[in-house]
Amino acid sequence: MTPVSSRPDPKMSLDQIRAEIERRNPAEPEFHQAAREVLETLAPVLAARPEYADPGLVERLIEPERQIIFRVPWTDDNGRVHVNRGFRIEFNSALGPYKGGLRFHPSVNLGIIKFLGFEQIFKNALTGLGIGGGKGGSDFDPQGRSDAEVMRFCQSFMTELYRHIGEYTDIPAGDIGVGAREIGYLFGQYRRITNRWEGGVLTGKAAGWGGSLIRPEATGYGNVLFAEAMLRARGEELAGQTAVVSGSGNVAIYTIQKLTALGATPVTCSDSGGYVVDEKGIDLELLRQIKEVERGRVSTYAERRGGSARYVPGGRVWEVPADVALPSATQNELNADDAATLIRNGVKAVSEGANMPTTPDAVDLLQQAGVAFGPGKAANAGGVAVSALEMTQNASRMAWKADHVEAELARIMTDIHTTCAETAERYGVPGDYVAGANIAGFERVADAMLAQGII
Ligand code: NDP
Ligand code: 2IT
Repeated sequence: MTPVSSRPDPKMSLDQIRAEIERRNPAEPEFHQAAREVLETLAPVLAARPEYADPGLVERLIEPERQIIFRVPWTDDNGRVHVNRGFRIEFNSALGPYKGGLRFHPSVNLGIIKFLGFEQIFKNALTGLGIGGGKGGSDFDPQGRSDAEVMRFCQSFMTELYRHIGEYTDIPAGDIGVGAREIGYLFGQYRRITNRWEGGVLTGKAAGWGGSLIRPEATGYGNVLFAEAMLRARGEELAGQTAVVSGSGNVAIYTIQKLTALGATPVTCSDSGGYVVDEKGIDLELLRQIKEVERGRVSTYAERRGGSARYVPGGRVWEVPADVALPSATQNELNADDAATLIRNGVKAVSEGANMPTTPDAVDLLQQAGVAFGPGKAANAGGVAVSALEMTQNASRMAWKADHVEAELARIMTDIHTTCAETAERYGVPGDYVAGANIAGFERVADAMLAQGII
């Protein structure tokens, strides 16, 4: 007699898992959104590869291996004590040590760090570089704080975090509100507490003491290369196209730089106060002076630039007509109305520099309209990829030349594009980079998890 399979129907099982995620992780809408988006695309791979349909596999994948939450007390310049909350979510280490950024922003909470950590698992798998997924941060707001206050905060944050990280365990880096200044203070405190010069414990270090050249540029450059690869797959070129970019931080700045270098014209940038449109193309030196040197706002850009630029307070950058859109600020910043506007204005490609900037209904609209859509976990993987190259340099005590790192970055982005496109094709959804990225990332992590047993 043929035994009755105990394996539940994969679709049923995914629906049940989705319900369980919402029940067990209440009040974490961003995590639900990120998990739902991945689960919705996994049905074909679970059906095609029965070994993956083992319910325990997906259930283990959506449960972080470890969740760390801690108190971060610090004293401001006036002697007042503040108490922030610190997080590190060590999500999955099947492919390598936990790897992912730290975000300092007042909106940070457990659900946001979990969504970012979950995305990071698949993104890091796509790089092919042997890094697991994690993310951390705090609801600390660095805006308007002195260097001394930021230093004291970073020292307090690391005074707890240090016991959980290490070059073979968990390697944080930057994200929103965490750049070279914060990485420096965090590294200094780690070194002081542990009495170890352990370069590979943090990435995004300055180039003079263990950082990799091209790491600051890598996320923005990589996203532009991904957008170019999507356009080329449709017989189009990036050169000559007009681009809208949101944000004005690390990712946006180097996105603008690479767009210009490749012959496209980036006409916008933004912050949480509004956006700037500059019909002559964004003047990168002026933007960098205001953002990186003065730590100012984009409204100042329009004041100083003169005639070609206009500041639109509270406006949405997506109303500016363009061929290519590169959201580079934060999650859920491009909604269905914005997608409809972009489509009406003839957008050809949307490539996510930020993590999950496009809402699910906006992604659906763009894909239905035939717009090439590059999901963040593929398109913005250049940053973490060069972080992994920084770890390689630290481990070998070598410092690579900029052109070597940039060539590696270009190769990795091309590989990720090819992997996503081929995987989508293989599972019957050609051109769907969302499904391609999720399935390809999942296959790599799932294979490692299966091989390593039930842990
Ligand atoms: P930065 O802190 O350098 O810049 C963030 C930018 O986004 C600022 O212009 C900021 O404006 C804007 N922004 C942040 N939060 C909000 C918000 N809630 N509403 C509106 N605007 C907002 O961060 P990064 O450039 O490093 O990060 C940008 C995005 O890219 C994030 O989604 C991050 O997760 C993602 N990313 C970053 C990588 C990296 O290597 N740094 C790698 C891969 C992805 P304001 O100053 O007004 O807050
Ligand atoms: O979202 C991301 O990939 C990052 N913030 C970069 C992570 C890293 O470890 O470089």
